[in-house]
Amino acid sequence: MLNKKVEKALNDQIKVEADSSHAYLAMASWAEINGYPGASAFLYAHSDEERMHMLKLIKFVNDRGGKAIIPSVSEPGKDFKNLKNIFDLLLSHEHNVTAAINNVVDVCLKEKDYTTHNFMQWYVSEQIEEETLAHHIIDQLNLIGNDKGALYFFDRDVANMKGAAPSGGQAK
Ligand code: OFO
Repeated sequence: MLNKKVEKALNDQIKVEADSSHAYLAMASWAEINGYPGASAFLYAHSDEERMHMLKLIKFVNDRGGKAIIPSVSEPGKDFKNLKNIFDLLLSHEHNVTAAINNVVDVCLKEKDYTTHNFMQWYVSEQIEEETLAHHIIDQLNLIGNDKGALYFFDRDVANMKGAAPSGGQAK
């Protein structure tokens, strides 16, 4: 049986992943109607990955004899200024997610639940990849500035970055 404190921490993380998926869905939709099909594809894929992260947690909790709680999701942002604003928000969101994951790991250690601790290492690695990718994208957007031509090529290329991005697909 899952330790109750660990179960609570995992259920809290399920909501964090659900909120992440929703937040990126809102960004994808904004990009779609504002002329950035590449960024939109990237963000839709990222939203799907976050949903897979949530599902992976749900299955783990239930498989270990706990009860996964399917959460209501928080309303995501909807007014974005530009792509740079979106990726800044994405990185800041990922920093919060990393802190939340570290908290789950901390609870596992305190409760001496080494099985869940081991399971959570996948999320720890995933966060490193996601933060690195977001930093890389923001660096590119900083270089581009207001150059519309460069932004066009960025949008075209970012669509393919999802392959190199977070390996959420492997959670499927
Ligand atoms: Fe779930 O990987 Fe980032 O948020």
